[in-house]
Amino acid sequence: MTTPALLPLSGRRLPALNLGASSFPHHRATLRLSEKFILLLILSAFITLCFGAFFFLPDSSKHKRFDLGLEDVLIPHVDTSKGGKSLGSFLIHGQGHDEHRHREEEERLRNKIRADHEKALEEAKEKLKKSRDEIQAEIQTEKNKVVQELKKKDSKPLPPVPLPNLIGINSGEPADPDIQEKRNKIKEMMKHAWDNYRQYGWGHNELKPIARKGHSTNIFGNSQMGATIVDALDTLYIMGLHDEFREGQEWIDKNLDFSVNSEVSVFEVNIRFIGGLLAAYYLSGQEVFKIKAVQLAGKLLPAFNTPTGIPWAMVNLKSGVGRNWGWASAGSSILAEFGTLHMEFVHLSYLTGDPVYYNKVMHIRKLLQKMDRPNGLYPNYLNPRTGRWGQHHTSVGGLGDSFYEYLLKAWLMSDKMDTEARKMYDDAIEAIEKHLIRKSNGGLTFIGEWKNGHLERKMGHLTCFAGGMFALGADGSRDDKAGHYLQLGAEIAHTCHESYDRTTLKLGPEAFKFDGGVEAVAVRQNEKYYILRPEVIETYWYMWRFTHDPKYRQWGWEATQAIDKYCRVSGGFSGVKDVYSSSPAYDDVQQSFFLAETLKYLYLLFSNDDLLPLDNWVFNTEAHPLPVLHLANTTLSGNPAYR
Ligand code: DMJ
Repeated sequence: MTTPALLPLSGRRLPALNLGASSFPHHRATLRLSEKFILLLILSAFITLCFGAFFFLPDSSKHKRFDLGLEDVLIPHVDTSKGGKSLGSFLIHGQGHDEHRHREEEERLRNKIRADHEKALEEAKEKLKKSRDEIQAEIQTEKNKVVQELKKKDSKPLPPVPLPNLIGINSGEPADPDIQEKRNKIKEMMKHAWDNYRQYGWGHNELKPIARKGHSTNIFGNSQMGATIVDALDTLYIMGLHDEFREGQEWIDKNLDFSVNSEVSVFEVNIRFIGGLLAAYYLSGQEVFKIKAVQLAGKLLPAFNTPTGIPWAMVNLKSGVGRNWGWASAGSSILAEFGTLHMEFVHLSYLTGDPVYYNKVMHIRKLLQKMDRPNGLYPNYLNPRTGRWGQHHTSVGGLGDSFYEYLLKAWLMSDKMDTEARKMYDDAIEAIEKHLIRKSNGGLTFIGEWKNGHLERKMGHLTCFAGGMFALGADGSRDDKAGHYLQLGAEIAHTCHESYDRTTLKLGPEAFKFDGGVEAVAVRQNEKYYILRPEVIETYWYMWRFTHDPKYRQWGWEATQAIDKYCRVSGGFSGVKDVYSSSPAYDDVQQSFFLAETLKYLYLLFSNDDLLPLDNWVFNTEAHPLPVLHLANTTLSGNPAYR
């Protein structure tokens, strides 16, 4: 990655000092002594001016423009016409007064230092007269003041940016009464999930629908961060559940606080909280969501302080101390975790004008690009201290999945300008097809897992998202293989539907095998559960959008009915422990992604395509829609649209 250029903005330059031939008598061969003296004087004045300019002019590298490597970053233009001087005019008008200003400034500083010293001396004398308790109370008051100031600073409004093309937010009403009815049923399920969370789990991360109380897991740390509220907001919005949306907004405004001593998963917080807040901001235009997203992102940044810049899996929001999961191979970070930050971080840089977020994720990308890949495959584990791969395990399911998804979506989100991401996606998918994708004896296409040179013929529920990804990436694929990738997407959708259809509950297991006569069926007891996951329905929806084959709506409806029949309880929705049992036990967890993803994809499946059209919106891995950053929305001088 190249460093930011130290150039004035918008191609403007400082007016050159005219020291050319016309300034001096050129008809004389030699200069007289007095002329030499004048020349010396002018030269020394010029040098002083240069020094002044060097130290006192603003550093243009800190503003707006930074380098993407291949593309320029989409940092929006801030409208300066409404008050305040533009940077350009400051540069031009300021220089004449530099010397004078410099002297005045020095004098002012000297006086201030003198006054401060005297004041401190007086205060120290006064302090000595006070009791220990009085001094402690004063220290506490000072501390409180600083905290208040910091809070105020944190909630300062951000600079205005032109909003991208936000179309298709309030559309999607189907004309067909049957489809309308199904869509309304899904909306009712959302309301049931939300109302019960509202009643029994409000403010907690998730809900225990049977115990009827709050629930949380270690990914959210030990504090109540209202994960369900943040994750559900955009679904509520597109379903037109505006009262519920407002309740959520109010809670976030008053209670969502990130200055907590809590160790959270960087990946989960990014996809659910930052993704959820950004989507809520774009859909509703409410500033509070943007401000909270930026505050939270600031708390994640210390996770990147590793020898390689590959972030830790977890970070303490208060202390900024990071570490990795104890179970990860050789202290490694996880590909699907550090590789699933790009979309949100690009948007953060876009909205704040601060390149820091963008630079963090581009650094990860550049580092990955340089590394050797066994068989062209990315292993799931990478050590953030040494920069070396851990165990050679590659999967398109858990631990690897959304890394590939974000390569494709980085390209889509950049209005197809980020061709570097597209190339990495194409290369990765080619290697995956060669080494991981096979057809079973019964003709089912599956994606296995590569472990130290051996293919495990097992596919996870998580892997089923890949059907949708292949379809989404078909357009623009290398060698114009769009038909091939759409077909691959359809085959994966079919296999995953089979994994549902071959169970008693018509809900898919967590993992299923293609070994020794067993096809698309879970074998081990601990792989038979269904925890309200979205991936299969996600693929149905993408396939529906690209083909309009009615079977995808039919499969989606089968899943809706099964969820309503077997997962619905009076206190919300719960996962089930065995999809092959006719009377399964509940796991008593209503996952936040059920509201963020599963119900949203179902609702979209029964809506018209003009609701969140895929030309304008890209869904993050938690189904939070983020707008495409069309280049026309930026006024960056290095922007190709301006060249
Ligand atoms: C979600 O949190 C996201 O989709 C993530 O990428 C992995 N899977 C869960 C839901 O299954």
